[in-house]
Amino acid sequence: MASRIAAVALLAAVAAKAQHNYSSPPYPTTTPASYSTTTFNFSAASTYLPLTDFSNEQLAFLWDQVGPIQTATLTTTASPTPEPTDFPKPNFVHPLVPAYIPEVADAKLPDDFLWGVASAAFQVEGAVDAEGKGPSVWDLIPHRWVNSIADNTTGDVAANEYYLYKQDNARLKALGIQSYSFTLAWTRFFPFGRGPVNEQGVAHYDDLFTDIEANGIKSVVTLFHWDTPLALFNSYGAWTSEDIVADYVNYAKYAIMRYDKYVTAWYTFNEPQYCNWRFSNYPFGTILPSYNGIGTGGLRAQYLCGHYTLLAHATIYKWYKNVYKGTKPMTFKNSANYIIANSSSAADQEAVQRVNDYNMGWYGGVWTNGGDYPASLKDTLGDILPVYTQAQKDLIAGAADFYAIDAYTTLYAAAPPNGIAACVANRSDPNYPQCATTTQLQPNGFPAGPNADAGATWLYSTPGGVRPFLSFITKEYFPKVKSIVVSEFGFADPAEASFNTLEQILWDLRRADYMQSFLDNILAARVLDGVNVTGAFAWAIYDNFEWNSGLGTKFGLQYVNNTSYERYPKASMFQFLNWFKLHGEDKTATANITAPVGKRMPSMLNMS
Ligand code: PNW
Repeated sequence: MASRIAAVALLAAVAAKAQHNYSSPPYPTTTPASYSTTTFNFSAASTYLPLTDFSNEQLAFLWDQVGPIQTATLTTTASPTPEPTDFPKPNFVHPLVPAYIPEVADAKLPDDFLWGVASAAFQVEGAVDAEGKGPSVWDLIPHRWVNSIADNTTGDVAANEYYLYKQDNARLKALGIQSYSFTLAWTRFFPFGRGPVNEQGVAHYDDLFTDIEANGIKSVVTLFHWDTPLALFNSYGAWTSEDIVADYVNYAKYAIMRYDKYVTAWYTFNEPQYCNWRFSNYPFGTILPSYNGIGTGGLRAQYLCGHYTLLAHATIYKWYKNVYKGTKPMTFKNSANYIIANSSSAADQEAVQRVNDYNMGWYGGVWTNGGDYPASLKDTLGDILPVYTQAQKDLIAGAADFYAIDAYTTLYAAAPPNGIAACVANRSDPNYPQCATTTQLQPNGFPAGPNADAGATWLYSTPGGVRPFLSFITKEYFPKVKSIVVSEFGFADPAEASFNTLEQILWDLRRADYMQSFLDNILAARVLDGVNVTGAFAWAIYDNFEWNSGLGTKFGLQYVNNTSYERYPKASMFQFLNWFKLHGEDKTATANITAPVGKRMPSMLNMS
């Protein structure tokens, strides 16, 4: 037995030797000429990943970066069913909120006052990977940045507007809404942000525009509402690189040329102030994968984002007016709130100025400073703030037809406890670079108004602030502004998502109250204070995906059932519609809810 094992082992050794005859050539000690060589050192990589492959495989790879996508139970365009001629609504046992400002009770808006409801592509569309769409950074964030969305929901399905737009448009018509402010998803046109056009995505928006028009509704369109193409982020960090300007302009020109004939007003960007809260802590390169640490954020990234955004805006604006010869009004939407000094001290007054400069002033070169940044940014930020060339300042100056403000709330501002000067001198100060603190408490400690949902801690219902704010913007801060549109205002009632039944949801008193008072104050700014307010848009058409809070923080004037996707108008919708019946272009309006009870009831019951 033992000798048999030895014989087998010997045979195996002989066979192995035959297979690996180490002494026979070729046995090169250098790399054969048929191979190339290099020295690898990933830390020496540039911060640019070439983007030249626009294949299906590359698109699949991008979606792999996002992860598995949820699909809706309805994934084909639904034909609209007939809308009701009347909707269930509040009656006299709890009427709508009465008017706030008696002096404007009989005031009317001009026929061409633009008004309606608003949405944004990522927040309502769903169908995120349908029909050739590429991912945006917002498709990725809820999937891959754990706990970044308060309720861990995604925008994969949202309100499924991508398939339900015909019903939604029929609803807008049935409700009598004049205009719809919505946004286009860049990656439906260009799945990679640049490269070939995705004809399926274009066909979808072709249908959307013609359907809105067929319903007699005016389209107010935003080209970019934060849904940056992921491929551009991967390639060069998107808004922190000058390359974004050419890519944005390429996309914007395409969309404008195709849809200008349908559009009543254009917004190039939604709230470039988002560079503040987004780019200051972009998680790419730390929490999320990113090529060579692109997009890790920080103050420099924040101000680069703002810089290239305004350049992209000004470039497309000047092209639209001077080359394309477009005639529709164009601007960008701003995010800023009315700021009240916490005391009469000089330091708190300066704090107010600083908060305004670090929000509106940052993008105010269009109306001030010959296209440049405010002194309070240049002086404090120094080399953190990019520099505009004279040619760029000339491009920016005057590059808008009107001012658009998303004016949700009111804040009190104070100088920081250690003083403005100490903060300005110290880049590690927690309040740097704004060097002013804000609160929603009055100086006496009482809240400025009723609070919103926990997913919108920045929001208190303070509609009285919008009236002086509109005067402040147009008369003091930007006197060159000729007209102003309140491009968004809205409210998220607290804990609305915790209600289990429709009847608990539909009488949304805080939102209804906010709508009535906000609109009364806008009207007062116009007719009593002489501000040329030319439009007002309520956020939002219906419940949607709220950034970082998810589907559970609800801003809708309509409730969305996230299983059946049905939409139900809330009391706030009727408050909003009733207001425009009374003050809007509809000259037959009779629903004056400030009239004595006996007169009010019939019109309340008839309103629709
Ligand atoms: C807007 N603030 O963002 C956006 O345009 C919408 O997409 C968003 O859903 C809506 O308001 C509600 O949040 C804002 O801090 C973000 O004052 C922050 C502020 C205002 C508006």
